[in-house]
Amino acid sequence: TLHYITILAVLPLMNLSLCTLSIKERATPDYMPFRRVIYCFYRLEAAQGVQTFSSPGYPTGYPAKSRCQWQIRASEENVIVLKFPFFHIEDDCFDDFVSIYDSLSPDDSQAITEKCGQRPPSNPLEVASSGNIMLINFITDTETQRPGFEAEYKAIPKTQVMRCGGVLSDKEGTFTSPRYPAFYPPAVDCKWTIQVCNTPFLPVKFNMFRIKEPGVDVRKCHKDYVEIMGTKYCGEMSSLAVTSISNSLTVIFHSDESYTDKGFSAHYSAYDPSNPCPNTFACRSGLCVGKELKCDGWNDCGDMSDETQCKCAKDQFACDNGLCKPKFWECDGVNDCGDWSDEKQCSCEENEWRCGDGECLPQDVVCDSKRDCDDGSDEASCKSCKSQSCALFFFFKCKDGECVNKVNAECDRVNDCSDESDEVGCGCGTRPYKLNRIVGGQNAAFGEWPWQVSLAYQTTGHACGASILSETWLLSAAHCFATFDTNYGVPSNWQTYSGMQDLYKFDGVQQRSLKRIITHPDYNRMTFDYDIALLELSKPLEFTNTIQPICLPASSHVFPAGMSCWITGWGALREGGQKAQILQKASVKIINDTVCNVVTEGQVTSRMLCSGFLMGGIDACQGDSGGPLACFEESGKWFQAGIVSWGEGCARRNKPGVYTRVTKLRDWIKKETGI
Ligand code: 4AZ
Repeated sequence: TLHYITILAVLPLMNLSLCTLSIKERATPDYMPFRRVIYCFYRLEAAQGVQTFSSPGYPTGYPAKSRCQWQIRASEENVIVLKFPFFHIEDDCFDDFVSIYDSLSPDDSQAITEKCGQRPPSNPLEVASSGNIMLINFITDTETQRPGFEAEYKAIPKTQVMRCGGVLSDKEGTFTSPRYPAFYPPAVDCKWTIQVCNTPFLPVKFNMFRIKEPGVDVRKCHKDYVEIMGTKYCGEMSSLAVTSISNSLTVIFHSDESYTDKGFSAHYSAYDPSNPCPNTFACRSGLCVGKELKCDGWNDCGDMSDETQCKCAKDQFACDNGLCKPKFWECDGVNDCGDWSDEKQCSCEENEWRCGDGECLPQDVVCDSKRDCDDGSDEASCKSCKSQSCALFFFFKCKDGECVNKVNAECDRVNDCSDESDEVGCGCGTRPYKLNRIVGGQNAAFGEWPWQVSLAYQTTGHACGASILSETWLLSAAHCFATFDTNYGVPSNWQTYSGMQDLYKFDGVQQRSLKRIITHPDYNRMTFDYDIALLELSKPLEFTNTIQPICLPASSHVFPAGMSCWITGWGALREGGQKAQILQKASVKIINDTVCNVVTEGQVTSRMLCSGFLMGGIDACQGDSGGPLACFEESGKWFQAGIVSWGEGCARRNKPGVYTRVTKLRDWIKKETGI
């Protein structure tokens, strides 16, 4: 069943000029029999004056399942400039996106950019073509009502857009990529020669540097780049500074035919020995750092000289050693000052009890068989006692219904339940293999993390991590499977590798295909809430010294803030970087929930927990998802506290990793697997 609704004239192949539009509507019988896809197509001619177009239904809201195209042409000596004064579509580019091409066909090798989400009017998206043609595609999938976009386009002389580079001889100056802060055009080359008299050094600082392109290794920068003194720079950098030890310097900028970005803005200033850091702070080491970085709690100079002799601000904690740290780091279980002073004064009044989240309550709340602290810590450390009531959250519930008031009673090698059910199913969490990136981690030894699994998608190889729960069940993250592309949810498209250390070595490795993928029914693709999946193997694993299950914590299990746990995976070794070949491990600390909520700006739910370091530097990254956050209990076993889920970038300051909280979903795991 195919029918067309034609609005205005049709047929894109006819040589039609301004604003010719055809909308086709047709059924898509493959996966949504009753959903129609709306197609629209426009041909526009750019002139010197600004003209506009907008997404269908703007500003009320664009329809789901639409495929719209705008082809823009200009006369030969011109290029096309396109600006979006208003842009608000779905946040997830998997669902809805705008892609812009430096050609008339949607050819990836000539893509200028692809965008989704919302942009503030202060930072509108603005791009330029390298020639006299441009194509805009708008693809939508979701039903969510978003206004769409408004676009302005015009033709400008090619010579004006491509103008860049030159000789700079003033004592100081600023230069930028072409059309900055708009996106630079594709296929442009610029060269700046800075030559200043009477200066021994010539420092150049990039205040903004964004030359990001999909599929580019920032160590190679084989596509768009800035080149200074023989080194190519690309990607996104918050602080790039280069100093020439002469009075001249050449800066080259190159953009290829595909994908452009905001580019850069750079400032140079001739070196004055009497004022080596004009308008910045002079570190003892000779480095200049932004004045605002002085006394901010971070060692920006590298020698701590920006963090000494500080008068702490109101929102800062004064460490005993003279450092200032953000106040919300106080009493979070992490030694931020370096001398523990931020963790020392954490007690309450003498007759009070301090809950794990810092709240002070009267002492008699402790072990009164009532949960007074939000985290249950007032009852968690009580002596083991058998209780008649099972109302308490942290009580371990035995199989026969008896409750044990003991923290983390399960699998601790002590029989606490009279039916001994707390020690049943505990053949987990041990590392029998006797041995003689994660960002900021180290290579793991063979057999060191026997529950770690690599999940490989079709022919593209390792995509996510998982952990072994039993011979037939693995635990992973829902977002590895529930994506825009339904193929990721098909079990036969995946292979699992257990007992692996090196992604290219298969000795001792057991490969299994998947029989079933169960993602949590409440998994939310926007918020990553309930990011958990259970994978049933098509054939049981045979446990060996290097293939073992990890223990699942009871829903009452407490992993206190400050506890050190381990993350493992073959994910990217740094943000935007390549995945690891050898399994990486890193130790991270459980972060207090209040702090977690502050640093994620309220984006965590009770199904999530934060772990890592607010200082940054050590974290899970892309490709580690689905892997375990494993914690060693003194009783001698490893328990899985979390599943690698999300985070803002990787290993950034104040942006710890966010994990699915396994205890919260323990009952769901039991319901689905019987484990
Ligand atoms: C990811 O993209 C991802 N830094 C996983 C973990 C983190 C960030 C991203 C945490 O799979």
